[in-house]
Amino acid sequence: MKVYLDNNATTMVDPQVVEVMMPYFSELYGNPNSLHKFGTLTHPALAKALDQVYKAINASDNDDIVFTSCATESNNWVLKSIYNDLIVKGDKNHIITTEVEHPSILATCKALEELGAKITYLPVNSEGIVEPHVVKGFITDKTALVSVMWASNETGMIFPIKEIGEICKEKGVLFHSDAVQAVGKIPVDLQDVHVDFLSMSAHKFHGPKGIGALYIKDSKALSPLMNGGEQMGGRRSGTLNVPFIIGMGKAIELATTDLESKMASIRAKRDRLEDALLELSDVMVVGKREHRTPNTILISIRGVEGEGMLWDLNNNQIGASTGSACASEDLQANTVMLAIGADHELAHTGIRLSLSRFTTDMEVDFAISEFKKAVFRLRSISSSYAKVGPTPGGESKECELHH
Ligand code: C6P
Repeated sequence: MKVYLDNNATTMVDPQVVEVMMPYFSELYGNPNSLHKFGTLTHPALAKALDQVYKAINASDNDDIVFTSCATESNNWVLKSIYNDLIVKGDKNHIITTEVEHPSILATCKALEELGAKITYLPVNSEGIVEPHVVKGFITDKTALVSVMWASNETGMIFPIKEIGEICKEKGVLFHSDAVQAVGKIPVDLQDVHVDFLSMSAHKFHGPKGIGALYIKDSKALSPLMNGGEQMGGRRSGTLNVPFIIGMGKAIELATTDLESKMASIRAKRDRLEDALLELSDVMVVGKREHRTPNTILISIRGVEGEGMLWDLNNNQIGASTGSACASEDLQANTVMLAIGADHELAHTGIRLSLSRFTTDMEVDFAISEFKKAVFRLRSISSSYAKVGPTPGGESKECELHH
């Protein structure tokens, strides 16, 4: 059996998504900007895909949704264009974000900092989220943008986006949320929550890789990142990726239809997996499960290096990760765990397990048994664990880390 538990890194493309994409590779392959029929024949499916995205996040007709190549592009676009529009050309100088954002936010902020922008990286609490009053305390009349993720790719923790959105609205500051790990997993209702810009990515909800979008409330001005032709109303130049846009539309529709029941089913499997792993001694899960997306567990196992654990799991046909896929090659401690207050030793033991609607009960059973075997095996050869042994009581918990 093969078990894929790395759905926060990417997901399998739903076969129904593949099916709607197929004709647009070699039958209806025209450029939508061409005036002939080859081009215009793509228009109905493109319009449908756009509608599917609007509906899934409850965007209004006044809002804009612009397709991009991925969420990394959407995140870069917002940060760099706000920097240009309001800092270089305006009278602001400050952007607020958090210490635990995805590298596409953090590395972009570092680059803007080198250009002279003032960036505040907000600290997180012991569950790994930013509290609204902390955001409020850092907003000044020079703040151009607040950028806070909707849900963490590492821990699954859901941020108080509604409250932060209200604060930004009240203070007249633009608000961006990287909602890559929220869209298709938990309700995202943009009539209920005030967000000016929102990034998403199709491959996190069983759509294809290489297609994402940026939602722009009230179609507000934002200078383009990609200059060129006048595609997408001049907001994002480049020939439209027709099959991928159509795939994204179908994928978001499938993911958000009967979302509550999909969430309940994934949550039941995640909780069963988590309960079984918490039977091990000296393990800890970051964040209370009711505060997390229903599919995610970040578990640390005292005495077991994350990479060793991955190796063992991989040898037994289980795909997991030590955290964000794009930061997993450098054998660093998990930065989110460090931000939460874990010591270096603990931050090296984090394993992220992320399920999807395709994860089966049999796969969960198999993962539980292989995971436990790997922990016993690795602990038996761990010199550090052998020296200290299980901590007295050795109790395991799903908890907050204490600073
Ligand atoms: N996170 C992970 O293993 P792209 O691939 O560019 O569409 O999405 C980037 C991205 C942005 N924000 C968040 C919160 C994300 O989780 C990701 C992708 C993967 O956690 C790959 S690094």
